[in-house]
Amino acid sequence: MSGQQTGGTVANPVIPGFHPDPSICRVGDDYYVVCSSFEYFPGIPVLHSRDLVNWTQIGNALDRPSQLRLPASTLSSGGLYAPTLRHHDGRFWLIVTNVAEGGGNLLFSATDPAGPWSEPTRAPGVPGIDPDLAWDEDGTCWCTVAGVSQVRLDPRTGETSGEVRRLWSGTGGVAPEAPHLYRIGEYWYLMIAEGGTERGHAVSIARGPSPAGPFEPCPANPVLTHRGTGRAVQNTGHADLVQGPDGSWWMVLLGVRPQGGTPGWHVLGREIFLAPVEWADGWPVVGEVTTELPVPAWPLQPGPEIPARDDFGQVELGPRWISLRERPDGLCTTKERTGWLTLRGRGSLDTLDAVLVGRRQQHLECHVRTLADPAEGRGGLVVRLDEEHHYELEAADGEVRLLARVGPLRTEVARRQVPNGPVVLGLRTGPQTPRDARTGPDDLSFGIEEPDGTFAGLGTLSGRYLSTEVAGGFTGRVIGMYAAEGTVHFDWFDYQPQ
Ligand code: 6LW
Repeated sequence: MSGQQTGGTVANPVIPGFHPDPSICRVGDDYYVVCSSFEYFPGIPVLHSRDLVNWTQIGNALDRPSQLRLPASTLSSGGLYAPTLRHHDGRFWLIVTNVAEGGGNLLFSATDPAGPWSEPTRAPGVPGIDPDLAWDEDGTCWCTVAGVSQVRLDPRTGETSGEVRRLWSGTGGVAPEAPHLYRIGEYWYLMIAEGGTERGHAVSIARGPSPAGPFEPCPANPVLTHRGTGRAVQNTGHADLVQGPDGSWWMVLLGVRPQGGTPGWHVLGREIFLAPVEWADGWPVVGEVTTELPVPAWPLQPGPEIPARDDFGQVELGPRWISLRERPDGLCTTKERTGWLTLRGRGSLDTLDAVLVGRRQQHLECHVRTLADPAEGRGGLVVRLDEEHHYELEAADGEVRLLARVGPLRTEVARRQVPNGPVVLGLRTGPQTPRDARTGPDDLSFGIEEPDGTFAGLGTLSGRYLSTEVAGGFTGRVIGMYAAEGTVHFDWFDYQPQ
């Protein structure tokens, strides 16, 4: 997925684009990461690596409606938060909070992390979000949640037992959360995030003689924060620990890459970075989180190359494709017109009924094209942050319109006549120039492709309005295809990092 090697370095984030709240698990030579997916279906991406640098998405843990119901009332940044992935007694265990109506804490298990994952087991006694799972020597499973508190949990039944105990809430920062508990050497370590998931984000740690404490805080807390610095990677926190193939220690964590002038806007959501960890006096010492890492001491093992263009020739959509809340066959199918993706609209992108199939924007500079046939409907190409922040090229009735929704404002930016029939809709993203204090993070240029392959621009819009600093929330940009009304077919979708 990434892991591009330039000279003596590899690119960090190792998993770019909207992949927040990473949790990592190693089994033998294999590494698996899961992350939050909020209002999107399928939920909880599962990625695999053998070198911690090159990652390939192998599935989504919650990929059946029986596992994940996001009611129509689920707003953007609702839904699935902060999973933990662990391996115990030959099974993978996943625990996650669904903050949507009727949700709660849910447990899943699998023998193969690529799936199938089990049906959900509810754990109503788990007292908060960001649940962690840890097993002690006698096989007791401890579930630790934001706050930070802890309860005993039977992961097979979801039943909790004993009292809910307060453990340790960090150094006084807001939102002590994202706890993970580990047995390393003679201690149990309780690592948490605090300071909130914005610029103040930090990682702190404590240790004790048992998984239930008592916990003694690290004198050097926070062990990681980029608050108050001018570093390229900001908001660093929500971390998990793992050992590299050579036994060295590493942290996976979330960070963002603000772009442009003041105050800086990040447009790809919270991404997954890797940082080296050393140990001193039984405490972790975390290296700076940078956008390039020295090539690791072990061989790199790139995963399969994923083609830039999806021709929709497969009966099932690949795991990178996500939709809003649900994806019933009646609204989204590759079975109706062979080699095409067919979407059936039931409302505009402003509504909670929007029908789309998209992928995470993973590169600050990319070119995206799709061939849309709007003969029986209205739809096209969208860049979406949430219901109130999206730009789209909409094709219908021999016309393509560039539409922008920013907060309460909706406007048609441009329109152009096109011959009836299929049309190639295009988007190019890149840095905004000239640069000064108010320069936005990027520009999004929309256009159509002429029969001779030239790009005919319809308009360029500032990317700042599709940034988290403007829109709010926990997600990142998704680029995809949608239908607002009637039936729209898509022959292919091509995403080229620049
Ligand atoms: C998640 C919390 C956090 O529950 O953001 O950065 C919240 N950390 O741990 C939503 O992703």
